[in-house]
Formats: sequence, structure tokens, C-alpha cells
Amino acid sequence: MAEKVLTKAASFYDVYERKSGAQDVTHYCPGCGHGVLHKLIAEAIDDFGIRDQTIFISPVGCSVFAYYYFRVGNIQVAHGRAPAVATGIKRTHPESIVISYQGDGDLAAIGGNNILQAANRGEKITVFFINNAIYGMTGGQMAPTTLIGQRTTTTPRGRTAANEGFPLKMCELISTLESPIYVERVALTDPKNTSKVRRAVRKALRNQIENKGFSFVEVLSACPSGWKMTSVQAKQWMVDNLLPQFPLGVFKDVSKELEPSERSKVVFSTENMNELLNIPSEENIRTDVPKPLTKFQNPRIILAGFGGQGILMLGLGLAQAGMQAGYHVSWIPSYGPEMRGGTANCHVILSEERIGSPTVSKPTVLVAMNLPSLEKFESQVEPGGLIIYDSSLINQSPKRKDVKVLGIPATEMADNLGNTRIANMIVLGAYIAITGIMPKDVVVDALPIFIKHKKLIPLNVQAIEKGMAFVDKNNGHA
Ligand SMILES: Cc1ncc(C[n+]2csc(CCOP(=O)(O)OP(=O)(O)O)c2C)c(N)n1
Ligand code: SF4
Repeated sequence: MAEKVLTKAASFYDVYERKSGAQDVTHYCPGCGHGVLHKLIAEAIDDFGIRDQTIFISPVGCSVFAYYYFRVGNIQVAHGRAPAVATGIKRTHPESIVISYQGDGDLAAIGGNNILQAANRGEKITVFFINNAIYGMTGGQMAPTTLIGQRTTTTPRGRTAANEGFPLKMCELISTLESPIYVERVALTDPKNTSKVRRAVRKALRNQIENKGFSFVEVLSACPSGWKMTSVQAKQWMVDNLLPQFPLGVFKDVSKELEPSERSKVVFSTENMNELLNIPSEENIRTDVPKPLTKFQNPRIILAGFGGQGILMLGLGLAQAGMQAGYHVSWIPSYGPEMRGGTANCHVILSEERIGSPTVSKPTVLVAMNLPSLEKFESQVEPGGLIIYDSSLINQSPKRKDVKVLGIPATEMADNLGNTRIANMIVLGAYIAITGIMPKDVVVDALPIFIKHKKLIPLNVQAIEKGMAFVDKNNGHA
């Protein structure tokens, strides 16, 4: 007699190497639908032979630990952002199979716009949307899918339409869009419905394997812990309450009308890319730039002042010149009311290593062009760092004794050159002179890239020279 041995899907790890907790079972509560859906997905991945190509995106929610279970490529993303990350991965790796796995809080609340936009763009991904009508992970708050009358920790008297609106029906919403090719709602209630979930999972994955388009499968699922029920009661509650509100079925399916095609890797042409992004080509990158003193190497810089002082351009210029000098660079501006005269700041990193994050929380260099900026950022500067401030506008020197300080009357010097707005370049000159981070000619070579009005370039060069001369004269060298 033929014997069938049931084993764990090969697309699950043998051992779940979670930092804490048992390593042979998942962390899901008994009766939870997440585990069942995981199993159906893992078996489908096995059967389709796509384990090496699959990238599973786990959300914030009870399924946050999915990466401990699925033996595929895994990414865990910020709350609600799985469709955006899936978009990036799929577009750069169209040959991969990208699964966005999301709860109802994640997908329909904080990530509501993300999913609609991804669906509307018709990203060729597969979305599994587990709807348990509640925020499971955080202890049972109301979700957009919570039923009218349903009691949750945030609707203790039951959800009312007047107060919280009606439950969001994501399949109905998404199926009104033109791009999605397959939208179905299924339920983990009993073996018959579970086999429909199995079919839907496979169909949604097959659509992606055949490169057809955006597939969305909503899976109604029990959360016995959040609903404060036994597993058996929870299953019955689904049948009595969830199913009437969230009818099962296929809401859209045009997949049969589409021909399968190759999931081929898109090869992006980088021909004009450097030019478009102002990235110097290999042969234009200087290899002869001497290293600055150790304490000024790999600076993390905050440049701050008020709108109109050219702070963002100063940062951009520094980053652009840094690129020519062979550094990895990042520049991240902080926009806000400063566009109309408040404070403006930007973060710049010049590094010999690749840069992990462009934000600077502990700067090694602060350039402060007005008093609020000095007051705001002075305490953040790393001990041993450098503060350059515009002493024409800031009439008090920094209090820190553990950093090098240079006060330079940049605005006054700029006025003397006939243009107040050139103070930023005077500061740039002072910075390169005091640190030796790069020679003047590298900065001057970079000027045409970030200065639109070419006739202003000689004045900018003059300002840089003035800043350097000030440092020379005032013994500002390190
Ligand atoms: C930006 C952010 N906001 C809020 C939270 C708190 N939080 C964690 S999980 C969660 C809701 C998860 O609910 P759901 O997506 O329905 O998944 P489930 O846990 O039910 O599977 C919330 C609000 C967070 N982690 N991050
Ligand atoms: S709280 Fe609910 S959704 Fe989360 S693991 Fe438990 S049963 Fe599942």
C-alpha cells in the first residue's frame, strides 16, 4: 500500500533560530491563522520550485518573525511599507518572486495608501493580506476591518459607524482599480475553505511566476487571543460574523486573458546616468588628494543657518566636491518653514567607506550660520570635533571646551566682496583650509556643477580664497 509521509515544507527552516523562544515551533498562538497560511505558502514555494528566487517581506504585526521560518530571501520592513519595498525589489530584480505578507493594521491602516498605490501601478508582486479584524500583536486594538459592534481595546463599547466609520473592504476597493489582475477573498474556517485558500495562494504565486501582474489574496483568519475566545469559538465567530461582512469569492481575475512571459532581468543603461546625476566619471575622480589629519577624516557634518544663506547649497557643494575628491558622499537636506526664512540645515557625510545612513546625529563638524543653529546643534558635536560659526551674526562663542572652534565673520566678509549671499563659500574655504580635507582646485572644479549662473563662479572662487586666507592669517589650522 502506498504510504504518504507528511513532513514540514522544505521552504521552512529545520530549526527556527529565534533569539528567544522555542526553536521547533512558531511563536503564533494556538488557533491563529498565520501559521496555517505560512504552511500553505511554504508548500506552494516547494511545489513550484521557486525557493531560490523568492523574497518574503514580513511586516510589523504578529507575522514580524516570518523571516525566522521561511527558508527564502527575507526582509522585514517598517509598518505598512511592504508594498513600497516589494516594488523596489521587484523592479530591480524582476526575475525574483516577491511576496508582501501583511496584516490588516499594517495593510489597511498605516499602509493603506502604500497598498493602493502599488496595486494601482500594477506591480508584479503577490500580496497576502491576513485579515483578523484586529491588531493582534499590540493586544487587540481596532483595525480598519473591525466589524460594527465589535469590542476591541480601543472600541470597548463596540465599533460604531458614527464614530469609527464602516469596516474597510480591501478586496472590493482594490478590484475597482484597473491594474490588478487577480483579487480574491478566502477564509481559514474549515477544511473546505482552507483548500480554497491553498488554491488562491497557488494562483497568486503562479501569476507572478508567469509574470502577469499584481495579485491580491485576502485571507480571513482567526485571532483567538485578540478576540478572547477559544480556537473553536473563534472559528465559529468567523462563520457567524466575519463571513457575512466580508463575502468570499473572486473579485477580479483577468489572469487567464494574459499570456505568460519571461521574468527577465531588466538591464538598466547607465550610459547617461552619471551625467544626469552629476556623478563624476571614473577618469574625473581625483586619486591624488592627500588625506586630512586623522581627526578630520570621514567627517559627519551638520550645516545650519537660516533660509537664504545658501546652507543647502553649501552642503551640496561640499558633497559634490567630495565626490570629485574620491569620497563616498551623502547630502540630505531638511526642508520646512526655513524655505520662508526660518532655520535650514543639511547633513553631509564624506567617507572612505560606503555610507550606511545619510542622517547625522553626532556630527564631527558643525557649521552654524546663526545663533539658533549654534544653540540647537552645539551639544551634539562629538568631543574633539570642530565648530565653525559666523561671528558676524553670532555674538557669543560656543561654550564647548572639548572641540576646536573657529569664528569667522563670513557675512561681513561677503558684504565686503559685494554680495552677502557668498558667505557660504567663505565658510567652505575656511572649512577646507582648517581640515585639509581637499585642496582648493577640487572645490573650484566642482563649482560649475552646482552653481547655475556661470558668471558668478569667479566671485565664488574669490570667496573660497578669502575663507582660506582667513584661516591662514588667524592660525586656524588644526
Ligand atoms: C510606526 C509604528 N506604529 C505603530 C506600531 C505598533 N504596532 C505594532 S503591530 C501593530 C498592528 C499590527 O496589526 P495587524 O497588521 O493587523 O497584524 P496582526 O498583529 O493582527 O497580525 C501596531 C499598530 C509600530 N510597531 N510601528
Ligand atoms: S495575537 Fe492573534 S494574530 Fe497574533 S499570533 Fe496570537 S492569535 Fe495570531
